[in-house]
Amino acid sequence: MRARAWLCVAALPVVALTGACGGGEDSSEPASAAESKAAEHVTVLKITDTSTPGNWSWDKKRLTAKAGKVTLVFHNPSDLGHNVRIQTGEKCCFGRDSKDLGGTQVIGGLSNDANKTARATLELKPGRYWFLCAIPGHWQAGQRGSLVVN
Ligand SMILES: [Cu+2]
Repeated sequence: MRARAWLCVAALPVVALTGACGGGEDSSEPASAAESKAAEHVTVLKITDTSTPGNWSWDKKRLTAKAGKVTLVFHNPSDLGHNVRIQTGEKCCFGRDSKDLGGTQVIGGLSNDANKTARATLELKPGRYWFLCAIPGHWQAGQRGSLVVN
């Protein structure tokens, strides 16, 4: 027990100092050495399209992330193309003060069946954001949600 703890400190000094070596921090995070060594925190947000005819939706309405790198993993098994974009602004979406900060390309649909998952990594500061499908009509129909970065 004691030897193992010592080894842990020796192998991963940065991680040990932040308290993650004992595995008691966030149990939802994978604790592999490669990922723990990264100085910057990366939040992975998974969003899946759950649309049915006449009802366009995602499996998430609210997301939270830690400030820093935020990776969107968007899965779209539907017959229609969609994307996930991150916007700023008082209200969702495309308001006067809205700004597109990035996101995935359009994926899915019948035309490109092989490409059903897209990823995008953004650098986000603490604040409130929106995630939405930027295709006209889609975010109005329900493909949108709020993202809080702490
Ligand atoms: Cu869409």
